[in-house]
This record gives sequence, C-alpha cells and structure tokens, in this order.
Amino acid sequence: MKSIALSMLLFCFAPLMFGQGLTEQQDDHADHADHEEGFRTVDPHGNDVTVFVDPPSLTAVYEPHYDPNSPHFQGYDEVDEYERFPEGDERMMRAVTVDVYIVADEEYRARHSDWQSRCYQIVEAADNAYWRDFSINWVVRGYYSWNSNGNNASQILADLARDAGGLPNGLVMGFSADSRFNAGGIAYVYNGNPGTGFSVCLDQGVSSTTYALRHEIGHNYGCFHDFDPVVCLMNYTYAYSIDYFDSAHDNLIQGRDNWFQ
Ligand SMILES: [Ca+2]
Ligand SMILES: [Ca+2]
Ligand SMILES: [Ca+2]
Ligand SMILES: [Zn+2]
Repeated sequence: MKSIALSMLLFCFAPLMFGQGLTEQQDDHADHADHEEGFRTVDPHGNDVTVFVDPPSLTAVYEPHYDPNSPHFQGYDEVDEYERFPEGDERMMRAVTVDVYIVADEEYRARHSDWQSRCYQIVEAADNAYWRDFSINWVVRGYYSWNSNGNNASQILADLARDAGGLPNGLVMGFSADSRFNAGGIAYVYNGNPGTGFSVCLDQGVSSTTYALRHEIGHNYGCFHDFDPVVCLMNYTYAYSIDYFDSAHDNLIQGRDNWFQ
C-alpha cells in the first residue's frame, strides 16, 4: 500500500492540458427545472443517463485561500485512507479503491492558485463517508487542467465527459468556477457500470463543495433524489448538512461497490 501512496504523490505533479477544440452540444433542457426530477439524455460515450442539475447551497462560505488554520478549513487536514490506516487494519482488507481524476477549469484555476491541494482536501474529506459506509476509498491519481465550454451546467458536464473521455476508469471530478455553470453540482446517473463516472461541482468554498461532491457521486452510482421525510444526502433538505445515505441508497451503492474499477 505504501507504494500506491508514493506513486500517487508523484502523479500529483504531472498536470496535463486538455485541448480546447470542442463542438457545442445542443441542449434543449437548459435552464429548465431539472433539479428534483432530472432529465434523460445520452452522454458523450453513448450511455443512457439521467442528469440532475442541483442547486447551490444557500449558505456557502467563500474561502480565498487554502489555509488549514482558517475556521472554514477546520478538519481539512486530510490524507488518503491508505496513508491513515496501517496495512493490517481490518478496514484495509475489504477496501475498494476507486481512482479519482481531478479536473479544474480555467476559471477555477484562476481563482485558486492552490487548486490542487484545495481539490485534494475536498475529495479526501468527501470520501470519508464512502469509506465509513462502503469501504470505498477514492484515491487521487492525477490533476488536470481543462477549459470548460458550454452555456450552462449540463453543457459543461458534457464538455468534461468529452474532453476527459480518454482517462482510465474511475471517477472524473470536475471543479468549475465558470459563471455559466448554473448549478451547485451536476452529474450523470448511470444504469450500469460505465467504467468512468463524470460530475462537475461549482466552486462553493471548501465545505459546501465537499457536500455537493458526495451528492454528485451518489448520482454517479445510480442514486436518484429522495424527498421528505426520507433523511438522506440525496434529499435537498439535507444535501448540504448530512453525510450519509438512507438505507435504500446505502444498499444500492453497497451492491455497486465494484463500479468505476
Ligand atoms: Ca481517499
Ligand atoms: Ca478521505
Ligand atoms: Ca470556462
Ligand atoms: Zn442531485
């Protein structure tokens, strides 16, 4: 496990630039009320998917720089689970590794010169819930620069799925500060294991983005929304305040813990 951690660190310093040549995807669903119910479409890789355009948090706190001493970053001193737990730990024996590719757009990188450590902290804080409940460990394998194009969140998600389509299996997590990204987060809901899952989260500061990311990856695993009185992070009432799923979604993800391998 030590060698995995080391190669991850080496990978961190090999950013790559995606091409800018893109064709805009026609999207008739722009700006409709696509949160709550979502809309069905086909992703750039031919998968039948549902897309949810999730709203931002009403209480997002903007943090200009990554600062472990800032009150907004309290608890954000994360290191990957494979560094945190000894090899013989019982949790390590049943751990499921999911490779993560962090992709930040030009607006996000311009706003945050520390975007790599910032996104790493968000990812590693968000996966603590998946580790706790499913023994799923997200391991950041690389950081990529990307130019987001599209007039709304769903076009920007499709843009990411096209531009980052060549990455290996895993979760491709987009981070956007594009003013046209009209969502707190957006993701494809897959019916079967797509190999690679795509999502994009708005820059909402570290804490709210962490909540949004957990919710969007829940979509990637095939979760739809819950509504009151179901207490689940897939319910908008709780999306920015709790970090666990209800039992139905819990079982769904448990049964899909081999996805994105
Ligand atoms: Ca991790
Ligand atoms: Ca973690
Ligand atoms: Ca952009
Ligand atoms: Zn959602």
